[in-house]
Amino acid sequence: MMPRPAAAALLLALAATSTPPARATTPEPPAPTGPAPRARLTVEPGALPITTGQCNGGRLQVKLTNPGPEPIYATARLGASDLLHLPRRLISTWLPPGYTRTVPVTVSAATGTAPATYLVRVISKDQRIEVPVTVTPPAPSPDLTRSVSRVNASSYRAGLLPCGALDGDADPAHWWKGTGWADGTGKEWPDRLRLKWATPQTVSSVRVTTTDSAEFPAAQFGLRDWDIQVAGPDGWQTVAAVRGNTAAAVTSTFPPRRTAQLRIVTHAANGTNDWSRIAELQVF
Ligand SMILES: [Ca+2]
Repeated sequence: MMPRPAAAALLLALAATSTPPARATTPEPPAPTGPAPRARLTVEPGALPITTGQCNGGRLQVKLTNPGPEPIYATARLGASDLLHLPRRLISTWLPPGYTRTVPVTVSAATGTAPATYLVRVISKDQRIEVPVTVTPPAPSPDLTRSVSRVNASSYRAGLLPCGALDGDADPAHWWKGTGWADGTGKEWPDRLRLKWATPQTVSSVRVTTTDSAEFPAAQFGLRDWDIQVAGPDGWQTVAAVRGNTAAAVTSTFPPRRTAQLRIVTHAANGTNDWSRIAELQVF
């Protein structure tokens, strides 16, 4: 049945009003100009020499800067040869306008790594920075801690890692600045700090430097009682013992021993705030 003329006119009017506007004649919003917001990536230094050994790494500073007027979320990915150790592979951070986030990344290579130049890659969006890392064995030193392949501790406090006691800084006033080790179990004894070499060494002397500064004097905060032990065929053997110490540093000597492992076993500190504090350990 055909619609009546009036109804047909109404349908046409409805159809006309529901017709979408012709898109071709509607101007598109302007496309955004310039690159998408991104963080500016820098890595310092541009080249890094390190020597092999767990504690002999070098530090890169990865910096992400927001140069724009809006806050952004930035990421950087790190990669390296399997022969290099990186403590992290991803950096992600929120950056307010003008803000720079600096992230230290310590690069190390295990004892025995072939001397060569390896690359660390840092990538953030379309930015790619490669840092050559030159790896060599440590120079011979009478201090055998220079050639330690591994160090570990029964526990440690944040910022006072076992490698702090092997970083070459034996100033007892620097202990708390991160150049020394402290255990993470206050008032619980004993604590242990253990060194391993890739090959046996002949050891006959150990110097332990504890804290000694205006804030942390040795007689109040320093290490008081400890044993020095070497690993032998029958297990750990005590080669020297120190008791009642109040000095900043003590050198213990003993008949030469051939060993690939040495440890300090701590038993007490001075004062009531009892932690194991070692600014530096030196082995000869
Ligand atoms: Ca130190």
